[in-house]
Amino acid sequence: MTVRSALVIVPTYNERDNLPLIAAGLMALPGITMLIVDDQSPDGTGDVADALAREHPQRIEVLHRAGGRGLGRSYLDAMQRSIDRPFDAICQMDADLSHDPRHLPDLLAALEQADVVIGSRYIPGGGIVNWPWRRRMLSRYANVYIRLVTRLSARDCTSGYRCWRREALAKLPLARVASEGYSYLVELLYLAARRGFRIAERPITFVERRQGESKLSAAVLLESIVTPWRLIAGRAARGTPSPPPR
Ligand SMILES: Nc1nc2c(ncn2[C@@H]2O[C@H](COP(=O)(O)OP(=O)(O)OP(=O)(O)O)[C@@H](O)[C@H]2O)c(=O)[nH]1
Ligand SMILES: [Mg+2]
Repeated sequence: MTVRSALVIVPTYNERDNLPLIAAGLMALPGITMLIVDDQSPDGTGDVADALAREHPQRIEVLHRAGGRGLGRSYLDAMQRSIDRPFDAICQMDADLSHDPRHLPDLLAALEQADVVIGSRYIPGGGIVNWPWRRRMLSRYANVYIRLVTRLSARDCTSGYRCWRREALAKLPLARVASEGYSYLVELLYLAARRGFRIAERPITFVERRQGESKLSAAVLLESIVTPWRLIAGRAARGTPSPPPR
């Protein structure tokens, strides 16, 4: 399958300065529609998003979420609404310029041989710019921990830069995903692996944000520690072996 069209979901919380830059990067690429998912950012990111959508009426859309904020919930809301739309691929990336839109064509090309492609920091050619060593260690150990507990074989299970074949994503039980924060990244990948999806990785250079603030909270970190165990416990409780590859 050649990917001709992709919907790129970009969650935002207080990213008013970054959003126009990431939008410009995405609009420079053919076949891309951008869906901004804003959680009522106090800094007015939602208004910036609406202005961008007026500027690019066919190509930028905005989902203003109400109720509880959360990265995982934002992605899942957006995915559930988009799953039946006529796009070949559904992608996800951060708004803070850590994920360079220029990697997107390479990720989309790799979808020809895969159901999901991860923009990976931890394969040859990938890397991280401007992270202090403590943050590097946290991310590295998180991946070792997740891989050990869940048996996922991807090197970068926590990357938020991903492309899915829409038809593959549609087969996942999105309504049942329980993670609220970053853990949803691990949870979705785990569900994909259990269904025998082909998971590929392509190298990206991740650049630490220059503007705005990180939203990594203690509650979200705690959820990331518990989630791998919840996932394997869920499998044990259901007593079902991994389904055969499609
Ligand atoms: N809609 C929505 N977006 C969020 C929420 N929390 C974070 N985001 C967005 O999700 C993306 C990743 O969040 P970041 O704060 O950059 O998290 P991070 O990349 O782990 O941390 P940094 O290294 O500090 O950038 C960014 O585009 C955020 O604006 C949320 O609760 N709701
Ligand atoms: Mg970030």
